[in-house]
Amino acid sequence: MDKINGIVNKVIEFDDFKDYENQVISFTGYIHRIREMSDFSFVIIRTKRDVIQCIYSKEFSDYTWDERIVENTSVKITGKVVNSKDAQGNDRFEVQIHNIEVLSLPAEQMPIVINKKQLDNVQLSTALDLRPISLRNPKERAVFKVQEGIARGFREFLQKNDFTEIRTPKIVFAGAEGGANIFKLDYFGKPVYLTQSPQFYKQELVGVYERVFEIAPVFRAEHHDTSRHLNEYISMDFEMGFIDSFYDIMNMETGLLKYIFELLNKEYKKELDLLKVQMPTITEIPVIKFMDAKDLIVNKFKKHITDFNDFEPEEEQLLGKWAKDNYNSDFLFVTHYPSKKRPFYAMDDPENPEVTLSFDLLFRGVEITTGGQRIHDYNMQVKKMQDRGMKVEEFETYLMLHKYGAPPHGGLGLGLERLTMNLLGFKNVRYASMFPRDINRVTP
Ligand code: AMO
Repeated sequence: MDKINGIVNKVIEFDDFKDYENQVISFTGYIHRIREMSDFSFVIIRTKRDVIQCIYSKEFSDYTWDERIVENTSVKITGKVVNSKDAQGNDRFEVQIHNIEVLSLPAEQMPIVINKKQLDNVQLSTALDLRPISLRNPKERAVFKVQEGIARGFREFLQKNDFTEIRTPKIVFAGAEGGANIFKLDYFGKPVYLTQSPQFYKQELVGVYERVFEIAPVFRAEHHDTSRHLNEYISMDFEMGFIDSFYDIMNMETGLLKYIFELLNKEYKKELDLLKVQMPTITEIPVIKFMDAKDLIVNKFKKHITDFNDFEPEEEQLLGKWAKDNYNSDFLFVTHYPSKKRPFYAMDDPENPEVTLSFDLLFRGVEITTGGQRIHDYNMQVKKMQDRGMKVEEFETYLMLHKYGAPPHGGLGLGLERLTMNLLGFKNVRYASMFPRDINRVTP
């Protein structure tokens, strides 16, 4: 009888080629491109993270070319790894082909060209329609490799800082963030919602694990077609108990971002280079109060303000530029947002209850995070809900946190696509969403 022992052979990656110089190896991938020269051919193989130059020539073996091979054929290449130094004398490895085993043939050729450095002349909507294949383009797939690195950095940093990873329901009994942008569902005859954020659950779990985090989809019924809103996005949330003030949250986020960028620089360099990313460096992040920021917008930038409780996108951009010009920082914390515009769980400033102990983080002039201290006192929370006309009895399970004792606590939500978009310099958040959901799109 066959038995399975769980031992999996390591696949040889391009980065390992230096250890196999002048040795014959086998590896698998796709035929990415074939370039025929006069007496040999370049056969470029696309592996899961690289494109590898292989050379087919009668000089290297007596293998005869299989005429069925076309672009996007899955193959197993066997060949000798050789070092062909580049013009600067840097190591550059290629493979002299000894054999190509055809593993699978495509039924048709693709409707778009994916084997150039980037998708040339392909509109965003076409690239999105064809996501399963447009992502095979090296630059397109690099975006989501970087995104993987961001989420990985978020998880690693928080784990190192004693946070517990949680998984909270996405079908919920009430919205946490208020407003009309909530999807309603029929749940066996009962009205329920798609979660706008894990807010209630992460707070409840502070009462259990003290420090918690989650990386998961959330849903917003945004009715407008904007360049920075999705109807489903990945929210990276954390929540921590026993804080001294909401500045603890901002400090944790600053450390977190430093960690993420260090990890990207270290382990995602090839993608950053391919995408020509300008990596931010963080030493300290400047902080400005909301009212002072509004003041700057009126008095320094001479802009007419229409909304006194929140920023217009253009105002955020001006603030981003101001932080860059004055502090050489790509980031800016804005604190003490007006209570009116913050959800019911936000803690008001005891010194001025018109504003909250909360913050947003702007990255290159776009909001990527909201966070702050939460109300932990039961009576204070109930009163704020009543003042807002909420039905307190509907939030009984959430309020168990407060009723049975909650420590001073706070946290934040960081939009993964927003961070990716601004890091990579995209003007539209859809470029940073693998399978975006917007008002006009639910496929693929
Ligand atoms: P907020 O609603 O501000 O706060 O969301 C937090 C962060 O999520 C991102 N974001 C979005 N990204 C893409 N499309 C959208 N429609 C969208 N909406 C929001 C932004 C934003 O900064 N519970 C609080 C967080 C907290 O206080 O812990 C919340 O969800 O990057």
